[in-house]
Amino acid sequence: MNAPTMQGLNLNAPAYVKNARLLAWVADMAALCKPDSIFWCDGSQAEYDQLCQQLVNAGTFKKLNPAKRPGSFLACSDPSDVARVEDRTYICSAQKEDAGPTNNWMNPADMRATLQPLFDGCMKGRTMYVVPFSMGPLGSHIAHIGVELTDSAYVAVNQKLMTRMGKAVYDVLGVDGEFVPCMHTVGAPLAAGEKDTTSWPCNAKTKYIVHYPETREIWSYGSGYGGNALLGKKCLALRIASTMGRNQGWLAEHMLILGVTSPEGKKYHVAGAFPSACGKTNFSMLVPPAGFDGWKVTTIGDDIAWIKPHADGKMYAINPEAGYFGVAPGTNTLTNPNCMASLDKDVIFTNVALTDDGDVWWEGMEKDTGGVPDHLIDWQGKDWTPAIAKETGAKAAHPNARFTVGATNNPALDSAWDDPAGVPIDAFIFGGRRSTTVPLVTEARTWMEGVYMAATMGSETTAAAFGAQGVVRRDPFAMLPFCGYNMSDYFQHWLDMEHKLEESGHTLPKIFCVNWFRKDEAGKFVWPGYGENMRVLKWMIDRIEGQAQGADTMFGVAPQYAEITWTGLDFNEAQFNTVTSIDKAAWTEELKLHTAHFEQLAYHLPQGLLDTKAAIEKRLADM
Ligand code: SAT
Ligand code: MN
Repeated sequence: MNAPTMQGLNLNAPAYVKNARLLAWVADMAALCKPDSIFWCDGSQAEYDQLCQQLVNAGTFKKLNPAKRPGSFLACSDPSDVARVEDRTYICSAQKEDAGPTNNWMNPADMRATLQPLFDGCMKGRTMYVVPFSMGPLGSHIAHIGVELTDSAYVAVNQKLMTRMGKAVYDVLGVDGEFVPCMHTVGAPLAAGEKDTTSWPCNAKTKYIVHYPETREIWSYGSGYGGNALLGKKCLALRIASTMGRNQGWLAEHMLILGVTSPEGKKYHVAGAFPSACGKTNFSMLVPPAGFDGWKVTTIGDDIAWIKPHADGKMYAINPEAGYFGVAPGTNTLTNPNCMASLDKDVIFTNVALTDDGDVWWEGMEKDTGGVPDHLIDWQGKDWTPAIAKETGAKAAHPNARFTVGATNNPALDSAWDDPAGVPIDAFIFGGRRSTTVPLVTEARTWMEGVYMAATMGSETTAAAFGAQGVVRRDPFAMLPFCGYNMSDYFQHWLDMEHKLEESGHTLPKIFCVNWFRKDEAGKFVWPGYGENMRVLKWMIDRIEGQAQGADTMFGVAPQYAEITWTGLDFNEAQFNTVTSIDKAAWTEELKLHTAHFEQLAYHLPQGLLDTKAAIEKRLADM
């Protein structure tokens, strides 16, 4: 025993936990939250199995048919707790300006005073799990450690799949190593002797997702779902890490990372930013289509990239995560065969439907199975039949239903995915979901133009966050809900990177802007997307190699029809024009929106972005 007893509660820390600050913090938090007991997670398989069984006993998990889906479980959340809550998410920097106009802000003292009574006794009747995790390969110079205290066993087992979680973290942490303290509670304390009346305890009335960037702390109250509760993900790896990156000269980005190898064996690495639920997982596991024999795409990460400039003049990226928390609906063997293969075993599903033979189902799977099942139990535990769906519009799976699965399940996993050195990035891709205006792909002529493209990205909103769907909002760098500081300072940080890298005299990664989602007049997607995106990726590589000339447009360099490899796809020049054309009237309106966006971000907005806008406006007027 190496820590004192707190208010009658024995800390019971294992002897291998030697970090003084950690022990003191756990003691303080136990005194505040007043759990019945403390459980120190070691990350072992036996522990995972034990906690999963405990979740089955509590009714939170349903064990799926082991003949169909070995080692897998289904959890269904409270209907009030199904996505990130952006309006309850706060960046509590000392100065309001440092959170910027795109974040909710409260001064740290007021927020602490608000949270104190909520956390006081919040874990009564429950266990406090101590979950140590590394974001990034253990011991990598790009990695960071977090420790989450949570009263949710669901969170603990998800963290085992999503992060490098367990005992080995304490070796890296040592006696005085740094970690980000992550406090989490579902906000549903139980009175003495009281039992849960729900299998998904949460607080339907009160939720807070709070970040203190200066002291690097995370406090999350009231939700058990996704990014609200798995605090290593958006909270640590993006909001807190983006502020660390700003101070330390690196980048924490909402980006997938993939490797692409040519038939000649030359390998490239691409990092791509897309908003939540816009196909990052699909793109990162892309299967090259017909006509691309010998090409291979491999996954390093599907959601988050930490990127550091290196002394050799290149930018190296790691995936801080160790698993995927991906959107299930729409996923099938046609849209993402590698993902479907990843989901064969050892998966935690949340808010999908249950089949009569104990397997899972979601909208989009009918394309695999050749039809919709006659009967399901939907994500809310109700009977679901095609007739009911037709009558009520009820979805079998929630549109933001998710799977949690370890990266090692992915047949397309890159051999360097766990390399502590990271992989060198050759290109950045920025893409929103836009049914009009933004062309299929253009390449920025300069770093500044690329930052402009990313800074003005717009996207139609998706089910990944609570709120209206399909509305266009500006989502700079796909970081709108994830940037832990003032957005305009973040733009400046990106601009500064150019000079940092130039000093070491190397070629900067190219920057491309893409849009897979343009629709025709009938409202149908024109670009086939998914594996066919390889055709765009190949053009990017040709640009890197200086083998495609492209054509200058007012918004970067676009491919000419003949520069895309069309083998195996019937896509004529007229269709190509539908996805690449630049509509002068639409762009005139678009640029007005850029103006409004920049007005909102006026504080510290880099002048270079305004100059770039003026240049674009001039080119548009000349069209
Ligand atoms: O719920 S998460 O934030 O983890 C998923 C997402 O929005 O991308
Ligand atoms: Mn994401």
